[in-house]
Amino acid sequence: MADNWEVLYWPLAGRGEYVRLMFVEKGIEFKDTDDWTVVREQVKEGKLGGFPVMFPPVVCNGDFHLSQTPTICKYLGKKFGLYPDNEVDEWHADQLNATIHDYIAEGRLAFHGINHTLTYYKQTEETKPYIERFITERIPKWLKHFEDVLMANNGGKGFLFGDKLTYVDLGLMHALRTTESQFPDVWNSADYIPALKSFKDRMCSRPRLAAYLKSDKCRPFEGNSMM
Ligand SMILES: N[C@@H](CCC(=O)N[C@@H](CS)C(=O)NCC(=O)O)C(=O)O
Repeated sequence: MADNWEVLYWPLAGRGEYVRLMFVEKGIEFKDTDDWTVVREQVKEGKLGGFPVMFPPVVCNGDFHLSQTPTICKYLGKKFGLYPDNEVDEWHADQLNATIHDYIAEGRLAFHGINHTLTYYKQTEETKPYIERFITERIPKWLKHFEDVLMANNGGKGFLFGDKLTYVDLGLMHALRTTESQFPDVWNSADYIPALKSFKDRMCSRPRLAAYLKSDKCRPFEGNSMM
């Protein structure tokens, strides 16, 4: 049966963007279902049916539905040939994929430190110290780690694993774009991550990604929580 891909996510960059970029890089068609009401009904109210999913993003292909962003990215990476060539790289990629999503989750939590499900705008005052601590104590640790990982392959001049683009390169690219968008001053003044900055620029200038980032298909950042 022909593939019939659909991504269910809110009309924002957020976690959905990690999934969308997999299709964009490969030039594979997908339906971007980003209507608040539809996503709420299909995902959160369980109308999708089949194996239960809990939160968006969800990728669908016919009756097959899959949630959890790092799991979706690994699944699509394997399916689309964006996957390491050997077992050691495969598991290191898996490790880094999980680390990237830990970073994003920790960042989001800083903006929602009082109540995880309440909008940031109802906890702006209370979360100031959490966000400040995330900026000063945590972001440098995460970024330095990503720089070290990148430098461990080909002196940081290419991809993360071997000579091949993988799903994790796309994930790291988007996590770095998110950091730059949410914390421009932190990003611009981070002089300890030269390879990472070049990597992000290199990735964003890949032809399909560059065209997408300039297009109106590319959803905006939420602007308040690493999303
Ligand atoms: N660990 C999950 C987290 C999913 C998640 O929290 N999704 C958010 C959007 S980024 C959401 O809409 N959550 C709804 C809720 O918490 O009720 C993932 O990586 O996909």
